[in-house]
Amino acid sequence: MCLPGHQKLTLTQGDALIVVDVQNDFLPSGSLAVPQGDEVVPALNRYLTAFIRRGLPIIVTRDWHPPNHCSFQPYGGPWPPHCVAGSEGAAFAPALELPVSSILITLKGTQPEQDAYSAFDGTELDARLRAQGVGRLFVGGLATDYCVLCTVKDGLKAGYAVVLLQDAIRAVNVRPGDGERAEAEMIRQGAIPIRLEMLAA
Ligand code: VGL
Ligand code: ZN
Repeated sequence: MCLPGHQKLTLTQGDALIVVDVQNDFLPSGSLAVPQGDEVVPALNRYLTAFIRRGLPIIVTRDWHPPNHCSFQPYGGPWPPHCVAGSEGAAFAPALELPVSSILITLKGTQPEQDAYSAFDGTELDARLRAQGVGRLFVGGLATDYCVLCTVKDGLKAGYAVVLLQDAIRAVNVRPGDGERAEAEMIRQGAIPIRLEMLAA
């Protein structure tokens, strides 16, 4: 599906916002810095405002690893240690304006021997969304080519309509172009890309 440029997208009952892993370690000064990762914060704050104003559910996820997690380089993984449970690096970006009513999903990668990029992987997210009558997910956050990609793909697989917040995602880009390829893949699988100006007031 493709939205004509002039057509606005209206938020309605059944929509939910998913804010993926906007944590200190993924910001430019963090241990697994996502280039321009901080730029998602002001963009997400504006989406948050739109969802809060309509009383729609907001889900926030956190990468939350034990200190000896298998994805960390000292333990044979691909990444520098990051988002260790309870650490400053695992805390939300301070400038992110989360409402107290946010639904917190903090179960990603909590087992030493297992990684999980998708917010659906090993969590109660699907059940909680269904219980609230959610049918359409608006997904933004970090990083485009890992947790956003896997969350969007799993959301589509689980039968949700998925809207990709193109101005509120940034990529790690381990290989140049990873972020662009991830965006193309999400759109190919059915995600609808939007930018803030495409939301109806
Ligand atoms: C992520 C790499 C490692 C992410 C998490 O949140 O996208 N990326 N752990
Ligand atoms: Zn991680």
